[in-house]
Amino acid sequence: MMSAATKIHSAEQPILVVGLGTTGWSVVRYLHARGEPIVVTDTREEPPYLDRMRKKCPDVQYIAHLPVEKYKAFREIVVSPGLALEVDHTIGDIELFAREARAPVIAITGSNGKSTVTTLVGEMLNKSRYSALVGGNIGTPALDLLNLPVPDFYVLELSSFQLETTTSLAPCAAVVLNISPDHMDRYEDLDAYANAKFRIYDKALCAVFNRDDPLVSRHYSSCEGFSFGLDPDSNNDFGIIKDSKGQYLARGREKLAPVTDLNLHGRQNIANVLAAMALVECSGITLTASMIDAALEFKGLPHRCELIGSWKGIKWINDSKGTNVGATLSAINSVDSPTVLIAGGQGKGADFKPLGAAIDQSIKAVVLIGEDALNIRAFLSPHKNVKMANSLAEAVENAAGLAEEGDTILFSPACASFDMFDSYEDRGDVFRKLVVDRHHGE
Ligand code: UMA
Repeated sequence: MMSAATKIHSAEQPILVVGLGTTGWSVVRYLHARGEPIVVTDTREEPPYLDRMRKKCPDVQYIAHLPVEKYKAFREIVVSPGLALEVDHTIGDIELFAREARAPVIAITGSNGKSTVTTLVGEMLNKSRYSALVGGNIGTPALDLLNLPVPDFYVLELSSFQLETTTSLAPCAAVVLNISPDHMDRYEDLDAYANAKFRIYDKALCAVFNRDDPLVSRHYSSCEGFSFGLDPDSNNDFGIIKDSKGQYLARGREKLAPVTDLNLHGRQNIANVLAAMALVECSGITLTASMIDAALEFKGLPHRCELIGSWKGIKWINDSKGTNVGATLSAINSVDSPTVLIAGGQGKGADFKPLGAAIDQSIKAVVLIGEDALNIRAFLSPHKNVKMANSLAEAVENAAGLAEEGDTILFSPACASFDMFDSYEDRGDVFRKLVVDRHHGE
């Protein structure tokens, strides 16, 4: 028997959309097009899409700062990923997507490299005989993909926040690329963050895992699927083999292509390419020569260890997407010349000790910016050559003054951008423009 307190939700009850950023707006359009009654709320004074929603969906009710006690009046609560909400039974845009998607989903998460792998898998499929649509945390909201003709595959980049509110997704192939601390202002500890990411495997038909990553391989040591790593593999999984002529991307003992044929650089990118190849095979299709060619041709994404140019023998690299310590450590490791690092921003509660150790060991000089500049400095040796800058423009000038011919200037903040910029893309665009403008005519 039902207790008096049991609440029955009827289809007439509206759905609450919490947050009106990129995701919230995609959810509103999706639900509105299906004739669902919707109420929208946001904790921000001026959420980004409010004007647009009022113009395009004038019948949708907006209530600013709706208190959480009122949420129980709604049939479902669809919460945006950027908002940490202490409310049970919420769903997110990926849950709505998973309930409706009519093509298999290749799902990708990890602390670093997920946009690169997501884009790469999309390119490998689209340059062969398959069609793929790419979206999710990478920028195009997943629900927007449902407005396009159904492809052979959806390729989704998923954040830990998106995975937390998703239960129905059953990817045909899923990967957690790696785990290093990020979003520590939102999770109790690293395990809580990792567990949110591991949800991607819950209903996956085939799992790809990184055998070099201690947390991922501990979680998935007995996994059915494919592994990748930077060593040779005896199980027909993806790895690297060496002979007298060099190193090769390989599946088991089979050489697929020389590592030197890759346009992407750095150890982390070799791992990314192997992960993409493993995902393709995991999806039940055969890795073809045209897919391998697409992987070799791929030049990478803007803001991810993007070479802006070289002037007077000094290389400038934009790694604005380095929004956590793990990403910046990878970027530092991928540079093989003396390096001046520009870092800092909003630290999201990160532990900067490993960054301090890496800077002390392999960075020639460092310029710090943003809200957490002093926090980072606290982890550096007192002998380190450190400059503090009030703006990115000042940081660029300081870095130029510290670098000599043969050096690299690496902008990899290890922090979020929101204290000084709209997004990491905005921050990277500003950096690129500052660098290009200062060398104009050289
Ligand atoms: N916010 C409020 N009140 C609200 C709702 C949001 O203050 O009621 C704040 C959030 O705390 C956050 C900001 O608004 O600081 C944006 O949050 P959002 O959920 O509205 O974000 P969207 O604009 O919908 O963008 C999100 C992803 N952003 C986040 O998860 C923070 C975008 O990933 C993603 O491209 C987009 O959905 C489409 O799926 C960006 C990101 O930084 C690149 N992701 C993080 C990462 O990669 O580390 C997770």
